[in-house]
Amino acid sequence: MAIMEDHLFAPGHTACSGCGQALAVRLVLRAAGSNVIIANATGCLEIFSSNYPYSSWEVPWIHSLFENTAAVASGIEAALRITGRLGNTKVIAQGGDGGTADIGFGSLSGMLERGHDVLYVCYDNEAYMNTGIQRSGLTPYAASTTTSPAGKQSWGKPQGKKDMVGLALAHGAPYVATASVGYPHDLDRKVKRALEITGPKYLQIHCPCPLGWRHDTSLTIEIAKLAVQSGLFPLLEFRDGELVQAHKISRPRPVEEYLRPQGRFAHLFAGEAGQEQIAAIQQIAERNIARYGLRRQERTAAKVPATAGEVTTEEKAARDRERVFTAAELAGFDGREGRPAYLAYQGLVYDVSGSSLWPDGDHQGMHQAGEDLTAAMADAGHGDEILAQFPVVGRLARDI
Ligand SMILES: Cc1ncc(C[n+]2csc(CCOP(=O)(O)OP(=O)(O)O)c2C)c(N)n1
Ligand code: SF4
Repeated sequence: MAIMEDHLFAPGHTACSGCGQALAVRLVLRAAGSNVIIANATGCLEIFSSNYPYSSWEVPWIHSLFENTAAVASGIEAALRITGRLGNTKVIAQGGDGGTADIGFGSLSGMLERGHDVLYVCYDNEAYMNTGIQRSGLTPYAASTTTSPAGKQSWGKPQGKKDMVGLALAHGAPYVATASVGYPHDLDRKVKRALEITGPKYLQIHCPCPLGWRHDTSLTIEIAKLAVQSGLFPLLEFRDGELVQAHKISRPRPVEEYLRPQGRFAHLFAGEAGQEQIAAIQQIAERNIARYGLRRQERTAAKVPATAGEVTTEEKAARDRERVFTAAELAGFDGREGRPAYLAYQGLVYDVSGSSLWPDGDHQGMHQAGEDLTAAMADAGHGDEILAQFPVVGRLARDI
């Protein structure tokens, strides 16, 4: 797909087949561009990308300790600032979930609190993978790892994921977001947006790890999507502490669909007793859905009793779906200045107003709302898949 064309992160590294983190870092670099300096914590990413004498990094990159990645990046930022080169050159600090939420948390906290102009990226594969799958503060409830093994006495990790988003927000960071390799366009947009903002930024990317999660290597993207669609890993975006975007879910998928393909949760399906644990995980998803308002409101409003001659809201909604838009009319629904965002695809008009993919009407400056995207999306390979999530509000008038 077009989004993967650039190779600032070169192939030839030694990540496992299907590694979500390797995919995520390519997307981050492609979005960031070449004018970046990266400080990288110890972990899988550092190991598989820099086997001496080889390196996958086509940008300046330094390997730091687990503990001090954010401090190293803070120093780089300060040097660029003092020499007048900050702004043009961006600074990124990055690490795994262990390096971020546990061992490097002190230096991350310092970086956020001092207000350095750095984007911190956490590649969240939910355990210390490089050293053999030990549980971290971001390992989810009931996952079996080598230090939270499921067995007769245990259902896996007894605690849930640490709220790193909440912790970053508590530092007053102007940009805090989550992303997933299952949603590359959303990820791309968030990296670009973060780098436009001055000050400390925190981005946590959900990255399935076939080795540690024990799923088939071909399922990485599917599993990443299920985490989002079940509500277990919400895609969020905060500006100055306010939630400005949350990826909406029309019909949340049961958490079971996400858990079942993963060996780290296999013990939950071994007998009746596991059902209680699955129900507890479903509760976590429900809490996320309620807390962040993830459920997409169905367009058909509650039925209002009609008196003779009156039109019910359901009838009106059905009529709206029959509406025929001319190209000029469609152009008015461009998603700007509070207007709804509609777009046409293969003759149907979709309402994408609630989408995090079309903020302010622009989808990464490529697919704009208010337009017929049939031709533009012909090569994208994702038209149906993306648009099927949105309500149809009418049809596009045929050219006469
Ligand atoms: C202070 C310190 N403790 C432990 C290690 C050993 N170690 C190296 S990589 C690693 C795991 C990294 O886990 P994470 O940060 O989650 O990244 P991942 O490998 O999962 O991408 C550990 C524990 C170390 N290098 N330094
Ligand atoms: S262990 Fe997991 S994170 Fe590490 S390279 Fe393999 S798939 Fe990627």
